[in-house]
Amino acid sequence: PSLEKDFLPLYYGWFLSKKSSENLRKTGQAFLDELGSLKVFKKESKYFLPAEDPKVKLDLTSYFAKRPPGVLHCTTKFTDFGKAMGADEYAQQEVVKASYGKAFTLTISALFLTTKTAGARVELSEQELLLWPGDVDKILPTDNLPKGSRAHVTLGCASGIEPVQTGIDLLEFVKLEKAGNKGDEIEEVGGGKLQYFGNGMWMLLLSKKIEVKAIFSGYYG
Ligand code: ACK
Repeated sequence: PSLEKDFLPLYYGWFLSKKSSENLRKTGQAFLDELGSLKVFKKESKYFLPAEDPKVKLDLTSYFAKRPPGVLHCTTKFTDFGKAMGADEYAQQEVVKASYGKAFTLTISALFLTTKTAGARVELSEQELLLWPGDVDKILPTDNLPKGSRAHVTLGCASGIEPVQTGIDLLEFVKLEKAGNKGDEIEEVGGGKLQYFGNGMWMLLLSKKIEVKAIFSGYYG
């Protein structure tokens, strides 16, 4: 036993390489540009516009102005420097310690957007799922969704919205999917099939999944 006590990070996750971050940001930007220019989106843009002034021009890039600084990441466990529920249990797992500083390839299967957040959906491999906490794939305590449902990369947040919202928004999509709602298949666009779930919830299923390089590590702020 050592004299030092482990000091836990703000959160654990996979941190994309600089190049993968830049590429994913670009892909996200292209998605915003294309979606914003589509007739079907414009017809439904009221969800993104102020009720008192619904005629203003919507620019999705400035709408999602809060973008993560530095390289993009996929959070596994928010440990809040050890104060979060289950933080120590997570940090003490052998697989977490053994994977710390190791390289992984994450698969991005979709891009999504709501009135609050824009993000990329991450499809985790069996090996990556070993690093996924058991308690984060639910909004309500009664939710029972597949492990890893929440896995995402936050690309942007609307004004006044915190990044934690992106994972919650993705869980809403997964809950709708689970309830049998496949979303209206709107059309084939540049990158894949565009689905609309109502209430300003859009998802682009990528016809060609994106692989990104990432290091599993902790963020101390
Ligand atoms: O975009 P994210 O996944 O959402 O990455 C950031 C990161 O931790 C630093 O804020 C995520 N985060 C913040 N609070 C929580 C929370 N309570 N549960 C899960 N993830 C969180 C946030």
